[in-house]
Amino acid sequence: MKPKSCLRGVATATTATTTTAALVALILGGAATPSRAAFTIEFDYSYDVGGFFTPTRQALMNTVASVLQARISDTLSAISPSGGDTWSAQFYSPADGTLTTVNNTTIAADTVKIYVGARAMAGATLGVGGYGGVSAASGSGGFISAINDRGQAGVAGNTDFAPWGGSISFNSSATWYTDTDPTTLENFAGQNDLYSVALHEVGHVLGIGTAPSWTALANGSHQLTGAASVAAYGGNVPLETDNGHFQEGTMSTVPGTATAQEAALDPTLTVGTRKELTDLDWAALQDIGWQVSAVPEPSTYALLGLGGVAFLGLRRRK
Ligand SMILES: [Ca+2]
Ligand SMILES: [Ca+2]
Ligand SMILES: [Zn+2]
Repeated sequence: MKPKSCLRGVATATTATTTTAALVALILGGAATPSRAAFTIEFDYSYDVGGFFTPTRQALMNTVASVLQARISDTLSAISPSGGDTWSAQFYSPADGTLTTVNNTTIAADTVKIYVGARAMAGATLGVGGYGGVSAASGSGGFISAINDRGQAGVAGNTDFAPWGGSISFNSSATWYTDTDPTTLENFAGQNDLYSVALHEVGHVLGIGTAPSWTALANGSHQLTGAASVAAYGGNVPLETDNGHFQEGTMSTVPGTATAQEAALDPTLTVGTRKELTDLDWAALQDIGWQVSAVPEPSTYALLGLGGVAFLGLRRRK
């Protein structure tokens, strides 16, 4: 399995840019699109031993999932252990970072399971995330195949990526901003945006900076050469020297707009600011094998966004 990747917080006194409510509503709203395949990100809090994930924070994670679910449409085989079909999932525990094994967990069709939690981390690290591995598996050919590639033919040749899931841990010692309504951007100076960090770490679980299909697209000059990414960026995309992130400061645009924003999957997040997944982040997901749909029409987005807001309104602060 792949080592985890992390996101560092930076204290640069950058003023938070204003994002229009309409734009963010668009991103949220896509979650309600009814005609899509049911790609689902399922968060498992059983390793959240410290109780970091309050109901409010879990609601925020569901919003983060909805952002990805709105545009990813891969169909993934279920992993359904039973009788002689057995397997062991392996991942870094969110609770303490140790390699952990879970036997015979069931992964539903079209679903990626992510174990999430928090622990005290050194320095400026805000979070770590990566996809999980498999430490043992036996049984029928169909069962083994589902574990290996979830029914995605390109996985074996490193042109696709389809893990069972993975794990994410957040720094419990950091000062967090938990937005009860990510469709609005308010002042949260001095706090780190949980929404932004969660998007970043889910990006790692889905393979950005981590997957074999990502590594296959990195050249010897530490540039990403995937066709969609090159088109979005206007050339080969500079990476950090470990190929684990876009190079610090790599710029792209907020989907559906001309608004410039640093890529979500560069290595840092400035305190007091938010980052959405940019066109480049989405292009990278497409390049490593996810079926990424185009940005929905603005009118559709806005309508659906209203539904998203109403849904969030049911949640209450702790
Ligand atoms: Ca807000
Ligand atoms: Ca795929
Ligand atoms: Zn990272």
